Amino acid sequence: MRRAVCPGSFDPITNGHLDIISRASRLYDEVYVAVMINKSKKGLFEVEERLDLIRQVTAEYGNVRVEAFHGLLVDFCKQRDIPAIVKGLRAVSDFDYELQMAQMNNGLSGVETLFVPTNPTYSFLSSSLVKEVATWGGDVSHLVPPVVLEALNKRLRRD
Ligand code: COD
Repeated sequence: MRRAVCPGSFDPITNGHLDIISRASRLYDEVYVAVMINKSKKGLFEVEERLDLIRQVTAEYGNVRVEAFHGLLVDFCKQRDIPAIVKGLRAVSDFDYELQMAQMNNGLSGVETLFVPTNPTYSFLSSSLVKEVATWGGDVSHLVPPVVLEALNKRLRRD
């Protein structure tokens, strides 16, 4: 079985993340979405809330599993026999750090990283920008799935 992982913070999942996950789900038999827990970074959404939102919006793909993990991504991969990490690349600015992580992960365990170019519609999109725009009342309805929009509005108390 060909397996891959799409890792991230997903605070919250956006249409940019979803585009990469859906494309990975067409290339691999089984795709793990790994919500990597960073205890030093307080998110807008709790990890359980992020998992729940991701599960709702990826349910239609059928071959996507969603899990949280605290530790190194390479250990997540090793424990599940996953040989490939799939990442989206938005712009040249993403490349330096992504290359460093890819090389470090490969050096640590031999896991490969495959980069998928972002859909141009989402090349500017990040969870941080979505949160910032939504916090100030901007319209993000075209940038996140409807359940995420609802959750954002609830969290920011504007529904
Ligand atoms: N278009 C395309 N792809 C996108 C878009 C978009 N608009 N937005 C996000 N993505 C993709 C990118 O591939 C991005 O890397 C990924 O989604 C996740 O994005 P975020 O913002 O949710 O998550 P990050 O960038 O905070 O995630 C960083 C990780 C959690 C993946 C990284 O820190 C990690 O692997 N941590 C685990 C600990 C570890 O192993 N550290 C050593 C690393 S060498």
